[in-house]
Amino acid sequence: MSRFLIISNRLPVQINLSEDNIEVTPSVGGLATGMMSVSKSSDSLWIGWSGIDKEKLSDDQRKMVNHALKEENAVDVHLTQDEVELYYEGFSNKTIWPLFHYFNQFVIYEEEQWQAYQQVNQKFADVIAENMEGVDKIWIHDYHLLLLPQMVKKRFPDATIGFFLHIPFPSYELFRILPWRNEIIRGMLGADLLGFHTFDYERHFMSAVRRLLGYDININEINLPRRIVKVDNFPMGIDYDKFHNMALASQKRSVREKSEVRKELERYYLLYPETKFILSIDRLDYTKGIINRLLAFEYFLKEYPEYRDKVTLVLLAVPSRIGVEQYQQMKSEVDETVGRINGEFSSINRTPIWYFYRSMPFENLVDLYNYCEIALITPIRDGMNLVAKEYIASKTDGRGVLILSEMAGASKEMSEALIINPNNKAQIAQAIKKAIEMPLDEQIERNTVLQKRLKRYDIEKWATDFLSALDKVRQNEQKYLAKKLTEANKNRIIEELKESNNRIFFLDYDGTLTDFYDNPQHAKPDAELYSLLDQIAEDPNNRVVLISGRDRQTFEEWFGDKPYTLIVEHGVWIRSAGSDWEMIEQLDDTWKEKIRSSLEFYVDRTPGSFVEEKNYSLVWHYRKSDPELGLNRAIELKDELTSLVANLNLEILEGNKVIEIKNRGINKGRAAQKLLQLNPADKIIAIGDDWTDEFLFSALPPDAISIKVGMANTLAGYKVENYEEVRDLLKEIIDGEQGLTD
Ligand code: GDG
Repeated sequence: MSRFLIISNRLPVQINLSEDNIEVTPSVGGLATGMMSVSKSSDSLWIGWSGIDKEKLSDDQRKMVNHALKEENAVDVHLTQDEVELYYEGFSNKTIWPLFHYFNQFVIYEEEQWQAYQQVNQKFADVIAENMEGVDKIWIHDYHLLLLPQMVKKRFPDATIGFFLHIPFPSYELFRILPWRNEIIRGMLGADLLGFHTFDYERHFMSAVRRLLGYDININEINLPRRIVKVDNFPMGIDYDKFHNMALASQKRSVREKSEVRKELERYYLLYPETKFILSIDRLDYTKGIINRLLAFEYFLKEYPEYRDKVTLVLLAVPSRIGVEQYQQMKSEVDETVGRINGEFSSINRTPIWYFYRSMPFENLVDLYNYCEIALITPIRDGMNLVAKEYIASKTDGRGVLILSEMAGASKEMSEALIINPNNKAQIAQAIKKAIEMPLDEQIERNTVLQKRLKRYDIEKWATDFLSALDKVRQNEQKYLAKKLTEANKNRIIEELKESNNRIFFLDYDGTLTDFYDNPQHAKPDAELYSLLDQIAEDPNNRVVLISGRDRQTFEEWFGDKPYTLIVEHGVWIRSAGSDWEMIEQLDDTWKEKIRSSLEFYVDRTPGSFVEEKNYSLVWHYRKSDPELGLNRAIELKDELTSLVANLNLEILEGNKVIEIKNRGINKGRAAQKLLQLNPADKIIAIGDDWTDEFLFSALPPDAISIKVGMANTLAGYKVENYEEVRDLLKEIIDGEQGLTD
């Protein structure tokens, strides 16, 4: 049976240690719940750090922990105290966390912490390796393990790896600051599928990949030299029914069964029926905007004194990362600010802020969600923010108003909330006023839409969507592997070629026989390539046809004295060995003047780009330009030219970082067919990398051998990875043919 591994920094279990007893209980977190539903349908194992220092345990205790973890299908990655400090509190929470949340002022760059981060990621890879038997899928979670996908891929190239980032991925301008930015991106690219909460994080990641590593990106696929990595957004949901049903159950409880929190809220409400409770819940983290929230609340009390006696802010700050300095400082700042506001605005009977610095049992949390009329959630940055979703799910009668920061990923799906900028005190204060005054039917109307959405896209749907996307990536990989040129296929091709005495080789040039260069003139053939082509052409049973989008002059210069047939400009011109250039079809080039000025306008606005003029086409090259600007301009240019090219009977060919405008209907396939009509061959082999080579593949008879260079979809029968593999194949063909003649 196939197994499925879930990897996260912390295991989803709570371990309570006492002298002679160890209690391991599943944790109630969203991720754990979400995974529960998917793990039920497969044999899954969760790998992570248990949070306890096993070195401090006796042998018996250690055995008990291991046994208990086994019962929960969990395996512990043991971390030493030093590793916790350097990898967890250090690199994860003092470098990645602040940087990815745009708190650049808090980021520290410590080589020692970076080393520990690598080591611990490696430790995780080792534990994964020990548990790989029968595993077909691995899902890695979050910013503590950014290097892990690549480490696992290296050891298990056939494993299907998914990675999900629970925090934002920052804009490239920020990410580039990190000294180890390339290593981090490479680490992540070890995954086959990368998931983010929102499209913005996804596009920031893509931008970093494009700019730092220069890989080509095709909508949401990254073309690595050997693999395709799929990137997508999967906004994480919550266990909607769990919150909703718990809230319903809580309302039905008798007075005796009610939680203390609920009793207290109800008691207060009886005394002060006009009171509106404003709820604020987060881990005590600087990203959550707790200080801003308090200042905005203070501003509200000052600005709208008529509401002073009618609101209470319930502030629940859950202790978090207490070992990290900024968190300790923040705790003091929150304490002081709460004290100041309460000092200024309290009366004998009323305190404006009820402040709790602790975590609460799940039931109490839901009581707070269910009871409080308003939720004030104002993070400065937040990957998603599940509290906002949980609040809405717990509003059983549809009443309640959510005020939500536009900086939380959740705001992208919750536009029915009152969306605010967390740095705008006045706007937050107005939103509080609006929330207090909002008519009930409007509250219900907004919440009904939100609830419907949250119920539909819940945590289970999120997890299954991610996993089915991962399965799809795997299927695509298999499709690729199915076409991959294996040794057996190669031998068959060589045998087939041997059997013929009239063979034709259609070979594209750039990307097929050589690499790509920023300056196309640098792709000049080297000695090895000349020698290969010469050896093939030497055999009187072979005809070498170089078929390219290049211009006549360049090919003339490079191959003028060679016994090859040359087809250039995508099939406009042909030159057989020893003959003059001929046009394959009569064409007109008077249209060029009408197009040239548009292209020149784009050259002026896109540094690094240039126009190449061929006899019957004009080409705008942007390989040397900023990759994103180039891509945007290419889209604009195509748009601008659309009607012009239709009127002039031209077409736009989009190649690898080029836009080419040429006469309609001229392509490599048509040129190859014309050549074959005049010079029939009984064995055809065609190799190309670009989508313009697809015309060639589609025009050839079914028994032709066609080979695509690269990962993209193709009509060709086989795929190879790169031009080097093409050269190796040509060498083997030559050796095979010599075997025949010997
Ligand atoms: C990270 C990202 C992203 C809170 N207090 C108590 C309590 N909680 C539970 C909530 C909620 C969870 O903790 C907090 O989740 P958030 O999403 O709000 O924030 P982070 O912890 O920062 O999580 C975040 C998330 O990952 C998922 O991808 O949304 O952006 O930063 O579920 O209910 N639970 C209990 N008592 C408490 O006092 N029982």
